[in-house]
Amino acid sequence: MKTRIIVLLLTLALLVGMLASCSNGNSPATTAATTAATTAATTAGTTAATTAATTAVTAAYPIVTDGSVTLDIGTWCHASTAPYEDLLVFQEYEKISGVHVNWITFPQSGFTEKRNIAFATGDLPDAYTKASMSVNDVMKFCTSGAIISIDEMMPTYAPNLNAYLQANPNINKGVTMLDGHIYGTPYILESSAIRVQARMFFDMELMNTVGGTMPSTTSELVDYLKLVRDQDANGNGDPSDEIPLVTSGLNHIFQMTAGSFGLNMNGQSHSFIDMAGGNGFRFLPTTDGYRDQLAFVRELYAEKLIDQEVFTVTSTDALASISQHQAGAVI
Ligand SMILES: [Ca+2]
Repeated sequence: MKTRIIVLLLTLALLVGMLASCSNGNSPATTAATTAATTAATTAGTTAATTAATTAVTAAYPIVTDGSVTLDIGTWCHASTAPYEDLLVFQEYEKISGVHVNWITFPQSGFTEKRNIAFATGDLPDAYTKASMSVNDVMKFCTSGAIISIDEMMPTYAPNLNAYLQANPNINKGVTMLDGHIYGTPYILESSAIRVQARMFFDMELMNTVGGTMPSTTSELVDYLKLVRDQDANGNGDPSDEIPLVTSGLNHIFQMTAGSFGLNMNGQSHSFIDMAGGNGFRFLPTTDGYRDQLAFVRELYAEKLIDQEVFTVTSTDALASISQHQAGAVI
């Protein structure tokens, strides 16, 4: 039992540090949403755990100083993301904590199946992050003993997260499971800017080539996309191989432009409901703004400003368009 707890504490200290670094400077009152059990510790016994049990471990950084602790953490990785071990943020946290993480990553498609097989066979990493666990999953896995609760250890080993949850009782409720325990560290969105789930990026080199300027309205965006559509923007002699706006799904366009039409004013954790205007809940598909947004997206498609294969294109296809300077903008 001792080794299990130590594995968990190391994981928590590392990840709470990440959380704190992301959430400074914003009012708790603006918190949009939380997702329970984003990171959950498992009871897997590993060589690292055995090592940790005999190593001096503290709740402050560095957690260990002799490089003797390695944690296996399972997660999924998007095709556009570099291997986790190559990401600066994780390299820096390894320096700060002294803990090495062995990332066990799978493609997003099929990840849930891999995760379920791991739980079924007991061949588990020390922890999961971004594990797509629903409340039902967490309750099932904690009932079987595969996931252990962390709430009793948080005051000592995750003091920042513990203080935050005490100061924000609604979020505390959101991450507390039906049995009264907490099984994972939450993913908290505080800034209004990052409540927009889909973000648009522009190929500035291509924008300069077509004489465009950074759009600030939806109509200016349409004007810019038409410039890309009508010119040999990438200068390869073919005026028709540009895709003005590349995305791997219409839903990304709806998410990106929701604010322009006064929709999703409390964030996008729920796609079809917000509380704008102080009149309680709105069901967005019944609003004028939603109808205007439908007309806008239809215009993009009808004017060939988005990929005509948008319903089947993959994120890998989208990445290829960007790398070949065929895309005026990408979501
Ligand atoms: Ca071209």
